[in-house]
Amino acid sequence: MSKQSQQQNFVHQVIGHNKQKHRLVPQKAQGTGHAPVNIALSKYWGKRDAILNLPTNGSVSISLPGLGTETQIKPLIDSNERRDKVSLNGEILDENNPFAQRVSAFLNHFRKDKNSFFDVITVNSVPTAAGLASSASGYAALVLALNDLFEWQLADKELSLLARLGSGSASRSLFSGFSVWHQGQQEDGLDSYAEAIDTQWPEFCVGLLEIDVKQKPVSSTQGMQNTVETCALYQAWPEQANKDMQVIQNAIQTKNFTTLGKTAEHNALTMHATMIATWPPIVYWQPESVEAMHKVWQLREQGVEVYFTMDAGPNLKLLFLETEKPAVKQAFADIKILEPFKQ
Ligand code: 2P0
Repeated sequence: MSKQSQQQNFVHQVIGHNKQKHRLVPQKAQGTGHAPVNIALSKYWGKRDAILNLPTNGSVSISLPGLGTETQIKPLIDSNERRDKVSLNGEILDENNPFAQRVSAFLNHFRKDKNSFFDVITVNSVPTAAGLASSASGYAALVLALNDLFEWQLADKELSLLARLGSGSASRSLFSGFSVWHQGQQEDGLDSYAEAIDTQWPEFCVGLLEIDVKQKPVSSTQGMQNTVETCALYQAWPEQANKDMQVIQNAIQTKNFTTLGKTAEHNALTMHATMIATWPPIVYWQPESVEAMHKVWQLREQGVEVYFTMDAGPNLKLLFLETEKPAVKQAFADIKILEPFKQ
């Protein structure tokens, strides 16, 4: 089966298109969706199935309120061009733009016929592709907008499955607070979705340390594929990542911040070790990233309990509890502090 039809089958199973043909008929003039970015505390790095976007391991994340994507979608009418109109942060993208191409490829699964195109307006409140997971909030918001346009009234599980097909980490961006993306075992991918972890932790803080917000040199999709194919260390990753995921879930439930912080930092560094040991090497870090890591370790030596995590980019995300806020602010003048359970 071709990639297109395998993905199409998956989508039809999730939205129930086979049974009800009207599932791809817009039910209103436009659909809207909003989703937050999320930061993984134990990471997704590597696919066991690149067509259905199935991960080699599960992951756990925290969503950041106030940072995310707002998307509007409507059927494109009276257009001479036989393609979608995709705009990002106020700019209409041309047809060779990789973002527009990826969005259109995803929308191919939702056309009622080959003559139906969409007008998509996307506004990100985070720098696109700067390691702040804008594809995660982007595909989650797009799926919510489609759910609104077609009035599917899908449950969170189905929304998460569809978002996952757009971008793996998007499966976790449908929720506020903590969420867990289950790796799943089935070949059809219907058991690989995220759900919310029902724990409120008002003292929990995330600090964003922007080192460099330029477009990253290697996309996550390409980077993880290269890692899976060329990195000998990667063999150890899925088992370790799944253990970390369990430990972090328990630490969330018992509010054991020390265990959460240590495990999240160790998990991120382990992921980066596999990236560095990939060929060609993937080093997202900048000298300032390493400098900031040393500063975090120094703070810990001084008794300030702060940990970091890093994604596919040079920026650090610091994890700490409210009591450490003054010390963190003092050490990092430009840090942006978010309190995921207070906004
Ligand atoms: C994560 N990252 O768990 C990890 C940590 C980056 C490093 O999920 O190919 O953009 O679209 O499924 O979701 C980034 O990967 O990749 C990511 P695709 P995605 O947050």
